[in-house]
Amino acid sequence: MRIDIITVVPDLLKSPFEASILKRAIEKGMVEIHLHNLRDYTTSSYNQIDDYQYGGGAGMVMMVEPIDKCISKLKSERTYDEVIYLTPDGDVLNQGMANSLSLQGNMIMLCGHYKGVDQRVRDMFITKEISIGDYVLSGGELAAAVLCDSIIRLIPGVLGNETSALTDAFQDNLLSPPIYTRPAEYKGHEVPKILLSGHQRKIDDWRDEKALQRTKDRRPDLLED
Ligand code: 6GU
Repeated sequence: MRIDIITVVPDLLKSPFEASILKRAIEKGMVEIHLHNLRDYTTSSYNQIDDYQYGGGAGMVMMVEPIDKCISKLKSERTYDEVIYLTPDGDVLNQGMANSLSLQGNMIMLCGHYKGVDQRVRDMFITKEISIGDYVLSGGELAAAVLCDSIIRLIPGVLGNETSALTDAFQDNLLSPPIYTRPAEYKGHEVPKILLSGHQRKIDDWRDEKALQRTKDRRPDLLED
């Protein structure tokens, strides 16, 4: 998988890929991340990437031409399965979307800024619009990092057995059950006896029950469909 991220703040996207699981996935050659500074694709002499809105109104709009130049150059070099625009008015990311995107080949991610992009960018190039939740970030970069993390950890071989994605929260539309490690008792707080019993079927039943209870208590919406 190759992910090309178009941004006006490439610095914001450096560190997420320089540590831990994402770094290892890149080093193992399972994913390539390429950052593109939109300012490298301007035509005007003072590197303009945004302009005033037609019709008036506060806030600048990202211009179509630099984005066209960047996306068109990338597309002339290889094929892409998705061109994703990160925007608060996109479809809200969930585990199902991450699962299906983890099966894709190459992707472009465009990070929005200011008021967003000229509608013609969306009409001409974008295949998916994704938000990471109902709150506003100052730009799409952190959302792109979240999206990349959610996708890359699902690529087969990226996670070892000890952190298998198969038992993640949300994988069956359920939250995770409570988990414990040593010691068995800490300041009077004990690990549930069942987990120390060695009786695997009963342990699995207990976990299923706790996961369901936690989901009913905290996220009943997940159980609706
Ligand atoms: Cl993708 N972008 C911005 N700017 N804010 C967001 C977001 C994206 N998702 C949630 N809030």
